[in-house]
Amino acid sequence: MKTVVKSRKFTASLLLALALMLVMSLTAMAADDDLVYDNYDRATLSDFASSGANAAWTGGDAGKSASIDSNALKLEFGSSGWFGTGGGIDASQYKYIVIRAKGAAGGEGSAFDLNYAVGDQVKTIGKAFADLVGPSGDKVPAITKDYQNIVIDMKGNGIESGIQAFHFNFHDGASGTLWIDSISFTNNAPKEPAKDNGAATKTDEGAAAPVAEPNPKTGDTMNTSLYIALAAVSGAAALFLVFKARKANR
Ligand SMILES: [Ca+2]
Repeated sequence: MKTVVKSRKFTASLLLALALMLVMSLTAMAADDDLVYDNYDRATLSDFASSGANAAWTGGDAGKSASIDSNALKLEFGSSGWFGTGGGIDASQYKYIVIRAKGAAGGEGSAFDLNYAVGDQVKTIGKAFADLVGPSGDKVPAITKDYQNIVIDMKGNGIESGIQAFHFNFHDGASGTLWIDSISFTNNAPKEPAKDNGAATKTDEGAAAPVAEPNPKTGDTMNTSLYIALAAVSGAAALFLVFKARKANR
């Protein structure tokens, strides 16, 4: 009888360990969730806490014309200058930056450079926002009068994964108004038309739902629910065996 209990206890421990491993693998998959840097869903630019922003500061000499407008960052630029926003984030697990933006006239992407900082060091990408490349390797879609998700490939643009701040550097003589509805990091690139597809539906490429894209790590969007189900089943089995073993011990 004792050996039976022992072997049951061993099985229970084994199952518990298995359940723990599954929970740990789920935690490791956390980078499949987007990291929202700032959604600007608040009344004032400095009130980061109310929107749970991962950004912690804003500033720059173009910052005087920065404000919150309908849950978006509104940047009115009339000359050269910069607007910056930074925070203690870890973007090392992410491939893409998603900026949901629109402009008053459209085409504002040629009026500024998107630069960034790693720690205190400002890094320049060396090209206008409009010339950055997306996941397909093609240029990102132009900023239009309607909101769209503009997906920027970090590696493709030489953006280091230690990025902790964004800098919008406006060009000399450029003027206009830009709205940023949100800035986030993701590994799920929205579907883009094939490279040889010409200009067809080009402006729509950022609008596809990220959830439709297969998990880049596993190639299967169902894997997360499968892991959860397996963890639940083995966890329940472990509890049952522990209960049975205790009962047998009495
Ligand atoms: Ca927003």
